[in-house]
Amino acid sequence: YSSYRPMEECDVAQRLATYPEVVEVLGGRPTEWAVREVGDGNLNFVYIVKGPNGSLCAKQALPFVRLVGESWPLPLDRSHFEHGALVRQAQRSGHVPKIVTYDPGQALIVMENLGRHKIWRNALIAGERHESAADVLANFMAETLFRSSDLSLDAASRKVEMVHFAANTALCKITEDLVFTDPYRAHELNRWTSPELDDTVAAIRADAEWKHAVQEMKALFLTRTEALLHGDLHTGSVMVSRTETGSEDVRIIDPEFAYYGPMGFDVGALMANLLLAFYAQDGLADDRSGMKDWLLAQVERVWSGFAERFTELWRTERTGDSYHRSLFEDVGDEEASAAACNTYLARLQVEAIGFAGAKMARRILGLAHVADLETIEPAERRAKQEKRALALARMLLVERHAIGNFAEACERARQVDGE
Ligand code: SR1
Ligand code: MG
Repeated sequence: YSSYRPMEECDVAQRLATYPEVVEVLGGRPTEWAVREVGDGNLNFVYIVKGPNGSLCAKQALPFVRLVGESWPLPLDRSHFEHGALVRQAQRSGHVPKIVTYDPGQALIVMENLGRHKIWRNALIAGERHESAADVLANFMAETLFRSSDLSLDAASRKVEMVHFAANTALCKITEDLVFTDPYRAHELNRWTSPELDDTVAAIRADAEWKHAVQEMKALFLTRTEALLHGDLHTGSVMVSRTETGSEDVRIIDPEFAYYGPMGFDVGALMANLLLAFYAQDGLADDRSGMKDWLLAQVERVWSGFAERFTELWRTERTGDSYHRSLFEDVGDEEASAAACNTYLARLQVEAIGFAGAKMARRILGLAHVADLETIEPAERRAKQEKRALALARMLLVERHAIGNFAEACERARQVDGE
């Protein structure tokens, strides 16, 4: 990174003009390009650049965490991992932004601008329903997780892939601390925005069962190198659009947290954010009962779509070294193969439920919150919904084995909502 220089809004056009691929898409001269900073994430600055012929999105990693500032340094190589993940996700599933150019020395990825799209979280806050999102995400997760695992790759290739992403330690450390550890202890980065939660927070820190369960999930996160994860698959990492004729497009963005970890982590992250959106609805508007039902239906739809696509891949694309076909299909034992797939999915589902609980709680007790809940005013109204979300988070963690499946998790979500 010896030549690395962070861009600023005033020099973005001039800097991007050095890439012929960028000039070709935007057209005209850099002095004609309009630049706007649009990043709403916690880590980076993101610029939309518009020229006479087209527009692009430029994302450059900074040597620090945007949300906190220069006091929290963060390596530039997260751009290398994001690029590596985007390339693999495009091959294995699609539904990611197209890369126009990548400059590793500048930690810069220039991508297509998804100008018609909006962040899915914002659509959910507005009460909008994109019917294809659950199916696209279910397929995306099944395809990216299955095809990066030992179920698809031979053992040596999977290990080489794992090593490629193993160095993304700084971003993993953010998850290890912010999701699994800090919310359960006194830490300067924790915050909760409803003073009514003070007693709840104290009770959680004294809750041995909760802390035990979340540490079991952390141990899994640290040790199960099962598949290449997106690593931060919340509803803010999904973009959705709908044309006037009703045709939808769904894209998955921002895989800078990519690394080899447990498949259930990505599934749980997405479910957690749908469940947080479910609890936020009553704080956001007066009658959102239809939206609430729809959100829980999406949780079930994501799981059933995921299990269906995963099972199809198990049957048709299991070319890897684990659950080797020579022990199953090649000797005519289709039944044993189907049973093994069901057992695999059952274990994965329990893990995803546990991760969903962990991911819900961190968004209320830790550093990084979600707009779904944060926009609820006044604080007492917000606290009521946050307490419900926390009650479900505990159940999902501590009772994940008894809950067992996302249909039951949704049933529990409804029960907690009615209390
Ligand atoms: C300091 S980064 C906080 C959070 O933002 C990202 O989106 C990840 O979720 C991370 O945990
Ligand atoms: Mg992000």
